[in-house]
Amino acid sequence: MQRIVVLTGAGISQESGLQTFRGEDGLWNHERIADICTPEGFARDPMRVDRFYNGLRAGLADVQPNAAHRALAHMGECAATGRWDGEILIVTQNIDDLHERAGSRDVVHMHGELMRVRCTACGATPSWHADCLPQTPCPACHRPQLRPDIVWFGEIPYHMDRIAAALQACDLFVAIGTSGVVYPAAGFVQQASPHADTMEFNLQPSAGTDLFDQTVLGPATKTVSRWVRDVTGT
Ligand code: BJW
Repeated sequence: MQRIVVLTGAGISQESGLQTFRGEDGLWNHERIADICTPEGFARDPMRVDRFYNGLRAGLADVQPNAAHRALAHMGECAATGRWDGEILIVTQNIDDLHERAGSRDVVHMHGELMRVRCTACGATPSWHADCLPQTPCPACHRPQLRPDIVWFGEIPYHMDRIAAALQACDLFVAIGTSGVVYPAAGFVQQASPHADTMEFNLQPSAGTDLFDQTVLGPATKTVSRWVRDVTGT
């Protein structure tokens, strides 16, 4: 039985038409990180931050999962049905829902989800498909204290205990479409490498490329699909 942990980043959704963060036409070329992606930025100007995420949420309706998302979902399906003697856990830094729409179950969203909001008064995290504004009441406690359910800089990513246990138990760690500059995700390869094989898939070597046993360069739709076929034999 092969146990695989796959970490995905913005690059896996790029061929679906979503912008990455740090590429030439990346999201951060147009917005200052400190204004949008920190709790302090939200405290200063919640309307600006809400509008930014409302735009991203609305944009999700126009994009579809691509062959790389579908290949990983196929791998999960092969594991679930016994066609492949393995296990795959997808840990994503992405806030989009393309893994789920491709058919993957139990995706770990370590940086939160665009399709949820969080009430800072009662802690509810309802799923959310419409716009959210500073005056929008929480559906659970009715207080207007909703924020995007997204992990900003300086906040602790979600599900860290589960991720650490999976990294500890895996035989293969795979990073797909991530620049390797944002921690703690950038450090996962070092957590896995003492006992597991490690591979990265990217258009270009990531910041941590030397830490991986193998780097596969090319668009994820091609490279990941080929790898899944090789591993599962289907
Ligand atoms: C393709 C492709 C194709 C393109 N095919 N590939 C100094 C040193 C070390 C750490 C720190 C430090 N100062 C502060 C920190 C910590 C900080 C951090 O890491 N900062 C660095 C920037 C220095 N981290 C944090 O604050 C985190 N929290 C934390 O550390 O808490 C402490 C703690 C942790 C654990 C336990 C206990 C305590 C929180 C980080 C939150 C990140 N949030 C964001 C925003 C959310 C969404 C949003 O607002 O829209 O998450 S930032 C942004 O970066 C987003 C992403 O998930 C994340 C990673 O980006 P990603 O996915 O790698 O995208 P890109 O654009 O960078 O790269 C895309 C890649 O794809 C490229 O390589 C392309 O080549 C490739 N690609 N097309 C294949 N078709």
